[in-house]
Amino acid sequence: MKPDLFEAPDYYAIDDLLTEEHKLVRNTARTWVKRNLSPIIEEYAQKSEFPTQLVKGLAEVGAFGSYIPTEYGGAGLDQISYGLIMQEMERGDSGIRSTASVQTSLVMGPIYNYGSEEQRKKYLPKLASGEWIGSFGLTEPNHGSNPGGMETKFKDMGDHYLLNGAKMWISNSPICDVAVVWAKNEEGRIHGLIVERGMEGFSTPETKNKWSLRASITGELIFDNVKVPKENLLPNKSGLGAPLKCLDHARYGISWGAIGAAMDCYDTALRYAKERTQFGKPIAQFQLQQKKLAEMITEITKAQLLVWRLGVLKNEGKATSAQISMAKRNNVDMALNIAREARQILGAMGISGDYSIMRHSMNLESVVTYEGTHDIHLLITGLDITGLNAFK
Ligand code: TGC
Ligand code: FAD
Repeated sequence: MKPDLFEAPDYYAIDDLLTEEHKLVRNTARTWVKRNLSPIIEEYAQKSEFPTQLVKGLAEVGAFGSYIPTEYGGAGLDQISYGLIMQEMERGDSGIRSTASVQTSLVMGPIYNYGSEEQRKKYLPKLASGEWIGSFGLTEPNHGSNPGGMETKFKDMGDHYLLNGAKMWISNSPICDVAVVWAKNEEGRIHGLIVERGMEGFSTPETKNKWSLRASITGELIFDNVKVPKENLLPNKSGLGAPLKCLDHARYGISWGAIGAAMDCYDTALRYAKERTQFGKPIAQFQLQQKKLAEMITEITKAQLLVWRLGVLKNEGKATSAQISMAKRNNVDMALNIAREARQILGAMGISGDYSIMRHSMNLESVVTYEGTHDIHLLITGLDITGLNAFK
């Protein structure tokens, strides 16, 4: 892998919209990525392994529990700082941002928002410090876009719950210490349960053979008559809206993260195009290459403004789920298109692991699928603007 020469594009002086704290948080994460992530990420993606040695550093830069209050070990930051951290992590690799998203929004988030005080105290500090890794089990073999149909269920046995079922495509499942699992009770109502590694009947086999998100570990969560203590049920919210609300926070983070991947592809392509000479001049001088680069910076700038405004709305508690869907869909699509165009600018070099573009491109195929596919988010916007529900 080439040295990390990344320079972040800021065509509309968006830095002027950020506070000193935002810039400090962003720059700390950026420096951490350059020093710790960039030098090793290609090797780990090639060998399809999660770099566990980064977990402690992720915790130190506030990537675990960015907006969770400090009394529970979180960083107590606002939503724009959270977004900026996700942007910087995904600038390095979508798989590393995935780990941070899941830990913050899908594991610490539900425990903080729906958990008892005892659960908050027991789990949040250990998750914030990276001592424990969490996973989030919603998707099942037969229920991806339609999680409301889930088959995983639990039964009240008097002094404990008995959990049966299976989740698949779960980020970090093979290395997780705790899993927030969504399952139906005997009345068919969805609840969140905290399942801990070591509980009898709980296993987490790894899903191999991925061409995407290779530096992130993915697997299943299998529950075969797992006895879950009653105090592990999240008491303060139930119904499908509970996991979907967690997804709002994670999707918001992804809408920032995708900009990071896009910026890295654009920056790499711009530098390469200015250095690479064909027909006696830098390829950046050809109109066709300028068109690609000009369109990339235009799309990145639009995406930056979209998430900045969304972050302000989120800080004010006003961002709607549909607004978040629009940003996730637009920004991931934008990043995928930029990765494809940037790869072409590098010619054959674009497919080499000496550059980050092909890895980003492959990673983004997962990002455009998880946390709600491209099509699902379009239908959420469609429902919001027409009032007519395509899912029913
Ligand atoms: P629907 O009937 O519309 O809604 C059921 C209840 O949920 C409420 N609701 C929401 N609440 C909060 N936030 C949202 N975004 C919400 N969307 C809906 C809704 O108001 C209703 O509440 P109530 O009180 O009336 O019961 O549900 P539906 O069954 O028709 O499905 C709607 C649909 C398709 C939009 C939804 O199910 C969906 O978003 N599907 C996509 C599934 C998904 O995103 N899965 C992600 C799995 S986790 C993951 O991918 C992690 S990867 C992380 C990483 O590695 O980075
Ligand atoms: P399906 O739902 O089967 O969809 C297949 C296609 O049909 C898609 O193109 C979809 O858009 C389309 N489609 C479905 N319904 C409709 C409709 N009503 N109208 C039009 N088109 C439709 N899940 C977790 O719970 N936790 C995790 O940590 C997690 N991590 C993941 C990590 C990776 C690397 C990946 C790839 C996935 C992960 N997922 C996780 C699962 C992810 O959320 C699902 O893959 C996603 O929600 C889509 O579900 P599916 O793959 O079953 O596709």
